[in-house]
Amino acid sequence: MAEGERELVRFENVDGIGVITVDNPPVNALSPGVPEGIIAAVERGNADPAIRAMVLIGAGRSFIAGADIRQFGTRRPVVLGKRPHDVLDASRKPVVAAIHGYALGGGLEIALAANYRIAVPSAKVGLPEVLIGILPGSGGTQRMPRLVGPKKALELITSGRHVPAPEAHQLGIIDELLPEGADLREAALAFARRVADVRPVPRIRDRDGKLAEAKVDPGMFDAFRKSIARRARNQKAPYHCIDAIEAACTVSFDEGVKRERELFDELENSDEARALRYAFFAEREVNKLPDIPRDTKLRPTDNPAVIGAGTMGGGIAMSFADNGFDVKITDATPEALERGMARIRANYETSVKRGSLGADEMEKRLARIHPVESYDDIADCDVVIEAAFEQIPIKEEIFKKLDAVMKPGAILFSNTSGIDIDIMANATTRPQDVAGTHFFAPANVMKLFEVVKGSKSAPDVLATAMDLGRKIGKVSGLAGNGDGFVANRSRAPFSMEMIIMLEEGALPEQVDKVMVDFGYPIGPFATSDLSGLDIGYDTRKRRAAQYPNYRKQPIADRIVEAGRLGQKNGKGWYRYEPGERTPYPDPEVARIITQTAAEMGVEQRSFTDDEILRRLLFASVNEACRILDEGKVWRASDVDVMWLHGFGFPRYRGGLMYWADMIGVREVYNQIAAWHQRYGERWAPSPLLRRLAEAGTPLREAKAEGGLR
Ligand code: T1G
Repeated sequence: MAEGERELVRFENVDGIGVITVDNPPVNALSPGVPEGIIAAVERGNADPAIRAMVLIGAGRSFIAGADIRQFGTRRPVVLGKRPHDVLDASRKPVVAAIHGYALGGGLEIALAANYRIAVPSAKVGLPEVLIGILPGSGGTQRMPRLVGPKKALELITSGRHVPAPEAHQLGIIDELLPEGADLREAALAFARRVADVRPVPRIRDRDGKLAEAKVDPGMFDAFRKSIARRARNQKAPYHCIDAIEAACTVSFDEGVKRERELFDELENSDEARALRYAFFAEREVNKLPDIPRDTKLRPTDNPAVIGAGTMGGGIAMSFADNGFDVKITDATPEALERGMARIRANYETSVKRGSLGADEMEKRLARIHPVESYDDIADCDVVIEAAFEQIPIKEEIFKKLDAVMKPGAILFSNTSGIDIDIMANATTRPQDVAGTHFFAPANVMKLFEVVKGSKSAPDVLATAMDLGRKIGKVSGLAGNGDGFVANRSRAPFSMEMIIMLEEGALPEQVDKVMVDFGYPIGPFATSDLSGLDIGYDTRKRRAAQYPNYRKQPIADRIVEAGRLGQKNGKGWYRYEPGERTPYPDPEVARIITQTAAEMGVEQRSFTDDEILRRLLFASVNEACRILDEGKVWRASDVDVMWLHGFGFPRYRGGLMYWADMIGVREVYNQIAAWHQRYGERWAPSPLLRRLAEAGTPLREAKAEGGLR
């Protein structure tokens, strides 16, 4: 080994037990050299008469987190002959996989090919390959059904979920669950000594008993295919996973492994797998703030408070409680606070009724939310999130009061969805401690946590905000200050364009169908009905007063003026049966659209689905380029992460900018330039878009030259 080069896989003889340690920080991925090291170590242990049994363990914070995803889609050396799970399968001496941190993907597959598995309670195991558009390609689809039965294997492999060690132990994936605080290495050595002489060594591949489930219920595979149809729409990987598991139940183990490999090879370079790998790494990039050191000391955030117990404030408090925080919440009046607490309880009860939350867990979370009546009760809090009405005077008054009460160093965040953060900051004597933390409705569900940089926000405050978002289960993205910040600002042209297409002859149900077929969970008009049309109406009135050349939306206004507020009163862009949420097209809406368009004198036309899709998304691509050009977001891939987690953009299409690249930056630019000629100023191409098109630079690689401003 060259001087200073680290040994990726170490072997040491500890009183006759061969300890094989994988050491490839940060997550012990199976990067080149690691599989080879494991193979050599297992063969060495088998060849050495002094070795009675072996332990396979990870150095650092984890077992093995799986194949090195960065290697996929590259021209990596084809693995000839042996792979770790083959050599483990052939081992004559018992191998004990000792798991802490994560055993995921190829890492868990290696553990399954070992003879025994032990784990500490905090460990998590899983086969998450489907989440990056592939399937377990190292025997996982053949061993897991033999271990837990095909039915459970279908759920685990098509969901890709992480299974906490206690549950994995109950399922039989883990043979021994260690007590809290146990020393994993010592426990593994003791376990290996206990089983050293067991012959034949137990191998999962030899256990066919649980596969009998599929003989009793051969229809389980087609039934499962039907059950995932909605969430697996337009995707291949989930169905390939089912095919591989079905093969485990119908052909020999070795045949099944071969079938698994064929199915894997069909997926590795699929559009879906490439897009999902892009999304995976984009979600890691978004945490990196180029102008703030990664080791910046964070401020404490252990005891948060929320100002405002309305829909958003309540959802924010739930986000904290859901992630183990005790959180205080207050509102302007005891009645408002009481209403807020009742709404929080009702939200949790809905989850309990749906079966997604246990009743005792609900009580635990409710107990973490502490209503308080006075600002004095939150004076010692480390962080406060203001979620009051979107009116500047109200926010200014709240921040003045917070400034007077909160301890020095406390961080003051606003959940505003678009008001200039500096207005709140300048209402205090500590503008450096103020930033935006914009949640997306419903705040306890949507993952996007948009951190907004005020002109005076201190670097450690921004770093703490980004970290806090992750701590409450969100995906944090940093935005510069400005109207609509990044996510909503990039979405605004989409919302404008969908209304304008109604003026030209499209119908809500046609637009929604296009977007649902594209992969959105529900269409944009149905989504508006969900959040309520009166909110948009008020915003349009405010904008029209603020910006003289603001383009009015008469159709949208007429719908609201006709008393159609959305699901909340049974009619909006669609009509709804009492107590139902299913949107039904309403001739009354079509009449309002046609009549208003006629009064506006707009020439009517028909639309292809592709034109509807491009009119909506290209409008946002253009705005995203403007945002990047102004330095209000670091990367185009950050915009993609915001669209995935703020607007439900289909993940298997990578994100807004990634999807546009699949069409090509030049074609996107040419189409926008053509619409600029046809429709006027709102389609003026962003200068950055033009520069990218001229240079042939992919949109997803665009960055804010000169940093975040
Ligand atoms: N390959 C390459 N890099 C990886 C990686 C991986 N599998 N996992 C993490 N990283 C990088 C990540 O990009 C980041 O880099 C750093 O490690 C810390 O990650 C044959 C084919 C394990 C739960 O899908 O889910 O096995 O930004 O910030 O929050 O059947 O990483 O610091 O430069 O996410 O503590 C299956 C993917 C692969 C697991 C840890 N395995 N990883 O989360 O840290 S396919 C996975 C994760 C496979 C086999 C198939 C998470 C984590 P940087 P992080 P974390």
